[in-house]
Amino acid sequence: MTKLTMLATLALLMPLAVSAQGTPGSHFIENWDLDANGSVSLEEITERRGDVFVMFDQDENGRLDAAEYVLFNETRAADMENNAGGHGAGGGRMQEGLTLAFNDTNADGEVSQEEFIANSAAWVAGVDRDGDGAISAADFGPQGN
Ligand SMILES: [Ca+2]
Ligand SMILES: [Ca+2]
Ligand SMILES: [Ca+2]
Repeated sequence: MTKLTMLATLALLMPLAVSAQGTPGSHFIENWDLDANGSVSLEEITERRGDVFVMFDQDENGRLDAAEYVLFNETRAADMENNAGGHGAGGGRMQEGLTLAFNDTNADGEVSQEEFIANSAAWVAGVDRDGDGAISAADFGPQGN
Protein backbone atom coordinates (compact mmCIF):
# COMPACT_ATOMS: atom_id res chain seq x y z
CA MET A 1 0.00 0.00 0.00
CA THR A 2 1.42 3.38 -0.92
CA LYS A 3 1.72 6.25 1.50
CA LEU A 4 -0.92 8.12 -0.46
CA THR A 5 -3.37 5.24 -0.28
CA MET A 6 -2.78 5.06 3.44
CA LEU A 7 -3.66 8.71 3.84
CA ALA A 8 -6.84 8.21 1.85
CA THR A 9 -7.60 5.24 4.03
CA LEU A 10 -7.03 7.27 7.16
CA ALA A 11 -9.65 9.72 6.02
CA LEU A 12 -12.03 6.84 5.44
CA LEU A 13 -11.51 5.41 8.88
CA MET A 14 -11.82 8.54 11.00
CA PRO A 15 -14.33 7.17 13.42
CA LEU A 16 -15.05 9.82 15.98
CA ALA A 17 -13.06 12.95 15.39
CA VAL A 18 -14.49 16.15 16.68
CA SER A 19 -14.63 18.48 13.72
CA ALA A 20 -13.66 22.14 13.64
CA GLN A 21 -17.23 22.91 14.66
CA GLY A 22 -16.82 20.57 17.59
CA THR A 23 -19.83 18.43 16.82
CA PRO A 24 -19.17 14.97 18.20
CA GLY A 25 -19.27 12.28 15.58
CA SER A 26 -19.51 14.72 12.68
CA HIS A 27 -16.30 13.51 11.12
CA PHE A 28 -17.42 9.91 11.24
CA ILE A 29 -20.74 10.86 9.68
CA GLU A 30 -19.02 12.90 6.96
CA ASN A 31 -16.91 9.92 6.00
CA TRP A 32 -19.53 7.20 6.18
CA ASP A 33 -22.76 9.02 5.21
CA LEU A 34 -22.67 8.23 1.49
CA ASP A 35 -25.89 10.02 0.56
CA ALA A 36 -25.14 12.93 2.94
CA ASN A 37 -28.54 12.90 4.63
CA GLY A 38 -27.03 13.32 8.09
CA SER A 39 -27.28 9.75 9.29
CA VAL A 40 -25.34 6.62 8.47
CA SER A 41 -27.63 3.71 7.65
CA LEU A 42 -26.80 0.04 7.92
CA GLU A 43 -26.67 -0.07 4.11
CA GLU A 44 -24.09 2.72 4.05
CA ILE A 45 -22.05 1.03 6.79
CA THR A 46 -22.17 -2.27 4.92
CA GLU A 47 -21.07 -0.75 1.63
CA ARG A 48 -18.25 1.23 3.25
CA ARG A 49 -17.03 -1.76 5.23
CA GLY A 50 -16.85 -3.64 1.94
CA ASP A 51 -14.50 -0.92 0.62
CA VAL A 52 -12.39 -1.00 3.78
CA PHE A 53 -12.09 -4.77 3.63
CA VAL A 54 -10.90 -4.77 0.03
CA MET A 55 -8.40 -2.01 0.81
CA PHE A 56 -6.67 -4.06 3.52
CA ASP A 57 -6.97 -7.47 1.86
CA GLN A 58 -3.57 -7.09 0.27
CA ASP A 59 -3.33 -10.56 -1.27
CA GLU A 60 -6.97 -10.32 -2.39
CA ASN A 61 -7.92 -13.76 -1.12
CA GLY A 62 -11.15 -12.56 0.50
CA ARG A 63 -9.80 -12.92 4.04
CA LEU A 64 -8.02 -10.56 6.39
CA ASP A 65 -5.36 -12.56 8.21
CA ALA A 66 -3.28 -11.50 11.21
CA ALA A 67 -0.51 -10.12 8.97
CA GLU A 68 -2.94 -7.96 7.03
CA TYR A 69 -4.50 -6.83 10.30
CA VAL A 70 -1.13 -5.44 11.40
CA LEU A 71 -1.41 -2.65 8.82
CA PHE A 72 -5.12 -2.22 9.49
CA ASN A 73 -4.43 -1.86 13.24
CA GLU A 74 -1.54 0.54 12.64
CA THR A 75 -3.69 2.66 10.36
CA ARG A 76 -6.45 2.92 12.96
CA ALA A 77 -3.94 3.63 15.74
CA ALA A 78 -2.39 6.43 13.69
CA ASP A 79 -5.86 7.80 13.08
CA MET A 80 -6.62 7.76 16.81
CA GLU A 81 -3.35 9.61 17.46
CA ASN A 82 -3.97 12.20 14.78
CA ASN A 83 -7.37 12.88 16.26
CA ALA A 84 -6.43 12.83 19.92
CA GLY A 85 -9.05 14.59 21.96
CA GLY A 86 -11.79 13.72 19.50
CA HIS A 87 -12.01 10.19 20.77
CA GLY A 88 -13.58 9.31 24.06
CA ALA A 89 -15.28 6.13 25.13
CA GLY A 90 -17.28 6.44 21.94
CA GLY A 91 -14.10 6.30 19.87
CA GLY A 92 -13.18 2.97 21.40
CA ARG A 93 -16.65 1.71 20.69
CA MET A 94 -16.27 2.66 17.02
CA GLN A 95 -12.78 1.17 16.82
CA GLU A 96 -13.82 -2.11 18.36
CA GLY A 97 -16.22 -2.83 15.52
CA LEU A 98 -13.30 -3.03 13.09
CA THR A 99 -11.00 -5.32 15.09
CA LEU A 100 -10.11 -8.91 14.28
CA ALA A 101 -11.59 -10.13 17.57
CA PHE A 102 -14.93 -8.43 16.92
CA ASN A 103 -15.25 -9.74 13.37
CA ASP A 104 -13.78 -13.25 13.54
CA THR A 105 -17.14 -14.90 14.15
CA ASN A 106 -15.94 -18.50 13.69
CA ALA A 107 -12.69 -17.84 15.62
CA ASP A 108 -10.39 -19.29 12.96
CA GLY A 109 -7.95 -16.39 13.34
CA GLU A 110 -8.94 -14.65 10.09
CA VAL A 111 -11.80 -12.41 9.09
CA SER A 112 -13.52 -13.44 5.90
CA GLN A 113 -15.33 -10.87 3.79
CA GLU A 114 -18.61 -12.55 4.77
CA GLU A 115 -17.78 -12.20 8.47
CA PHE A 116 -16.74 -8.59 8.07
CA ILE A 117 -19.92 -7.66 6.21
CA ALA A 118 -22.20 -9.73 8.45
CA ASN A 119 -20.91 -7.93 11.55
CA SER A 120 -22.01 -4.54 10.20
CA ALA A 121 -25.35 -4.88 11.97
CA ALA A 122 -23.73 -5.72 15.30
CA TRP A 123 -21.47 -2.70 14.94
CA VAL A 124 -24.38 -0.37 14.24
CA ALA A 125 -26.31 -1.87 17.17
CA GLY A 126 -23.36 -1.20 19.48
CA VAL A 127 -23.09 2.44 18.49
CA ASP A 128 -26.75 3.28 17.83
CA ARG A 129 -27.57 4.79 21.20
CA ASP A 130 -31.05 6.09 20.35
CA GLY A 131 -32.02 2.83 18.64
CA ASP A 132 -33.29 4.26 15.36
CA GLY A 133 -31.22 1.77 13.35
CA ALA A 134 -28.83 4.37 11.93
CA ILE A 135 -25.87 6.30 13.30
CA SER A 136 -26.37 10.03 13.55
CA ALA A 137 -25.10 12.92 15.67
CA ALA A 138 -27.63 11.89 18.35
CA ASP A 139 -25.57 8.74 18.98
CA PHE A 140 -22.45 10.74 19.87
CA GLY A 141 -21.69 13.32 22.46
CA PRO A 142 -21.00 13.20 26.15
CA GLN A 143 -24.34 12.05 27.52
CA GLY A 144 -24.66 8.38 28.29
CA ASN A 145 -21.16 7.43 27.16
CA1 LIG B 1 -27.16 8.47 4.95
CA1 LIG C 1 -6.08 -11.64 2.68
CA1 LIG D 1 -13.10 -16.11 10.80
